[in-house]
Amino acid sequence: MKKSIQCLAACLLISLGTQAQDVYKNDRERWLEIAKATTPVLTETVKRPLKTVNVEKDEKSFQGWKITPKYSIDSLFNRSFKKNSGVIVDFGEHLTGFVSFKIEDNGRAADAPLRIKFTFGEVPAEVAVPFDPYQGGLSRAWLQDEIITISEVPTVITIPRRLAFRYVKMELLGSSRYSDFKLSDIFVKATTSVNTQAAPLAASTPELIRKIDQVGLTTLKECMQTVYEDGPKRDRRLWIGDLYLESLANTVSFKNYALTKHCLYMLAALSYENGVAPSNVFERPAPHPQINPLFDYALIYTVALKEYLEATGDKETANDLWKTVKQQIEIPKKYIGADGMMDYKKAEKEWWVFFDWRDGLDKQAALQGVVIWAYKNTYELAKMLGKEAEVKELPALIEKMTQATHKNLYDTKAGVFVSGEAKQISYCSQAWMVLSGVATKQEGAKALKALATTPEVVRPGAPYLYHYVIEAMIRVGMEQEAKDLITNYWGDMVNKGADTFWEVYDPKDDFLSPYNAYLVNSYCHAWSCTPVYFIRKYPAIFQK
Ligand code: RAM
Repeated sequence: MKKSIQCLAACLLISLGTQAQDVYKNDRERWLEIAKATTPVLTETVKRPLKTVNVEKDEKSFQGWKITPKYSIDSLFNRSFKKNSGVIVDFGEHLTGFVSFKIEDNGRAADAPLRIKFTFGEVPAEVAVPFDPYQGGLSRAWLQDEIITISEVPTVITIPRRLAFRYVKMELLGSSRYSDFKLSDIFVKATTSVNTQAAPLAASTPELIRKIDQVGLTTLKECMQTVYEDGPKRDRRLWIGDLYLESLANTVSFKNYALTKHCLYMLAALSYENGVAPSNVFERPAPHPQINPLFDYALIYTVALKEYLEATGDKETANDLWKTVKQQIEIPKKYIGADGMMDYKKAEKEWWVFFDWRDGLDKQAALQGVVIWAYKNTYELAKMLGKEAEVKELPALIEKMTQATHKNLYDTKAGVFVSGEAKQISYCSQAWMVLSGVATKQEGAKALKALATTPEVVRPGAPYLYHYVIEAMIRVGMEQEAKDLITNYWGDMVNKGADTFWEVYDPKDDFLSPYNAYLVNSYCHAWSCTPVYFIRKYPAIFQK
C-alpha cells in the first residue's frame, strides 16, 4: 500500500503524461452506455437481529474475542434503552445494506435530543476494541461507527451510509434525564445482485469443504453488488484482480454473467487515456477510475475477458472489448529486453507491481510469469475470435521469454525458481512459473514440494496469492496438496468462526494488516471467495 501511494504521482506522470491522445476516444462513451445499461438490479431483503450477545475476552478465539448469547431480542425492543446502553445485537450472518432503527417513548415524551453511537462489526473484535487512537494507513472513516442525534421521538431513522456487518453495538451518548425511550426495532435492507442459488455439492463432499464452500458463497454474494466489489466494508469498488477471481467463482456458482459483462465494460470505459486498464474504478458519484496503474492487474484484464468469453460464448462483447486487450499486451513490451528478460527494476520503479501483500517479496519471477501467462491467454482469446493475425508476434515472444526465464531463474541444483538479485525463493515465484508454463510439470511439482522444507521461504501474505498457488498445484498434479491447502488455510478461518472470508489471513498472526491497523482490514473480501471456484470446478478433487 505504501508503495502504491508513493508510486501514484510518478506512475501517473509516466503512464499518462506522455500520451497526447485518448486511445479509446471513439469508444468510451458507448462503452459507458453499455455499462450503465447492464447495471444489475439489486435484490433487497429485510433482516433483523436474532439475539443480543456478549463479546468476551478469550485467548483461544480469533483476535482474542468470542461471542456468547445474552438475552432475547424482544427484551431489548421492549425495555428502556437507558438500561441497555452498550448492547450488542447479532444478525446471525454477514449482511450489506442500509440500516434503520425505530425509537419510541417509554413513558414521558422526550424533552431533549437523544444521541446513540452505533458500531458495526464484521468480526467480534470490531465491536470490542476501541477504534481510537487510530494509526492505520487508510482513512479512519472506513471504520464503521456512526453517531446519530435524534431530535424527535417517536421516529424511524435510516443511517445514510451503507454498512457491512454481522454485529451492531449501540451506546447511549446522551438523553433527557426526565424521559425514557426504547429502541423498538432495528433492521437492514440487505442487498446483493445474486438472484440464483448455487447448485448443491455432491453428497460425498467432506463436511469442512462443504462449510468452506458455504462461507465462500456468502463472501461472493456479499461482494456482488452493482459491481464485483473487493469488499462491502472497504474499499467497496471494482478492482481488476478481485473481479478476475470473483468472476471465476461466479461462473461455477451463481452464473450472473450480466454482472461480469457490466464490470468488463466499466473498466474498458474508464481505462486511462494511454490505454492501460485501470487498477480500480468507482461507480459514484459518477463513474471514474482511481489513477493508480497496477501492472499485473492491467494484464489480468485480458484473462478475465477470455474467461468471460469461454463461460458465455458472448463474442459480441469480446470483439467489442478486444482493443483494450491489444492495449494491455503493449505494456510489457517496453520492458522486455533483447534477451527475453524484463527490466524488472525499471518496471518496479514506474509501476505498482502487486501480486501479494507480503513485505519483502521479490516480484521479478512473478512479473516474467504473469506476462507470459497473459500473452498465452491473449493468444487463445485471439484464436477464439479469429484474430491471431493481429497478435502474431506473441508466440515468438512467449517462446523467447519462456526460455530466458528458465535459463535465468531456474536453479537446477535446488530444483526451484529464484527471483531477484538475492535469488529469493517464494511461493509467489513458483506459482507464476508454473502458471506461465516456464516450469515443466515435473519441475513445477518439484519446486512447489521443495518449499515446505526451504528455510527462509517467502510465504503468501493474503488469500489472493493462495489462489494462484492452488491453481499451480492442480496444474502440476498436486491434487492432495491443493486440497490440504484449502482445508487448512480457509478451513482454519472457518474454524475461527468466519462467516465470510478475510482480506488477509496468516494462520500465525491474527493481527496481520497491510494497513497497520487490523480493525480496518476487510473481513468479507472478494479475493478470498476463491475456494468456491476450486471446489466446484474440480469436483473429483474436492467433492469426495
Ligand atoms: C486493496 C484491496 C483490493 C486489492 C488491492 C490491490 O486495496 O483490498 O482487494 O485488489 O488492494
